[in-house]
Amino acid sequence: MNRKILITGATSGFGKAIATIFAQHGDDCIITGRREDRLEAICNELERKYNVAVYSLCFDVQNKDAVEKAIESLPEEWREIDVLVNNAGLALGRDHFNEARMDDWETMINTNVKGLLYVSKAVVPFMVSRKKGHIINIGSTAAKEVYEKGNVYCATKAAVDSLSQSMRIDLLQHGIKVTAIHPGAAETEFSMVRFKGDEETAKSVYQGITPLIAEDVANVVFYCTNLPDHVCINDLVMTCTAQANSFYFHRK
Ligand code: NDP
Ligand code: 8X3
Repeated sequence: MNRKILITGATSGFGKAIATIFAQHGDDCIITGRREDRLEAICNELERKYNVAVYSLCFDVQNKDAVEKAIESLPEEWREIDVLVNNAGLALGRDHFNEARMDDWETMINTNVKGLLYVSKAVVPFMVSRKKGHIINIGSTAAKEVYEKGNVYCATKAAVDSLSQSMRIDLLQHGIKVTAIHPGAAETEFSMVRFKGDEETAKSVYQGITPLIAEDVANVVFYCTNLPDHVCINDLVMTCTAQANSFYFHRK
């Protein structure tokens, strides 16, 4: 389709699947993340398989200067970004409030909230000047219902939910769509990151259910970007069939 799509956190999970589905449909992608080796491999793979152009930017979304520098470094022809997918994010730890680590909280706030703001602030001017664009923010069911030991992760995703609403209002006059997508449990590297490499605990999250996979989320993101110009999906919660919300799972 030859649009330009910027996806943060494209080195694994949702972000990688999102870059792939857009590339499969002929869209050029800007992929970002901290792991340069992965960015390079994904860049080469997508260009070779789908004959699209892929540009990679390696930076940490927590670092405001690095974000600004990276976006400023985009060549003119890459600045006409049609879709920004704010996907980079993480949970760190699952502990009661009194036991959780302050540095985990800070990393989640800096990544999931401040990172999203830094990237959006850098990209939005391109969209404002073209009077069009679509921002997709990846929230979570954790934004909708808080669960035990979810404390700051849930709060960061509630912030994504809230920011999506205010971005939609403030950017309305510029013709920019804002969609928040809130997935439930999905098997990616998410739980390995959250539980800091504890494979057994990470696997237990998905025990007895068929969880979402990254491609399920990518399909929905792609769908939302292919509606007529006058149609915008504002807020969308998606779970696997065995999950009703943050609390209720039917495990076999
Ligand atoms: P993954 O761990 O598989 O992917 C996370 C991505 O975010 C990676 O590409 C990682 O890249 C990037 N990232 C993390 N921190 C930073 C940082 N500081 N700077 C730049 N990039 C960063 O997890 P998912 O694909 O599952 O998660 C993607 C998003 O979806 C997150 O926002 C998560 O909160 C959300 N989500 C996940 C759900 C799930 O159950 N999996 C459900 C609901 C929402 P790198 O390490 O290379 O920097
Ligand atoms: C990830 C889903 O349930 O771990 O956002 O919060 S959950």
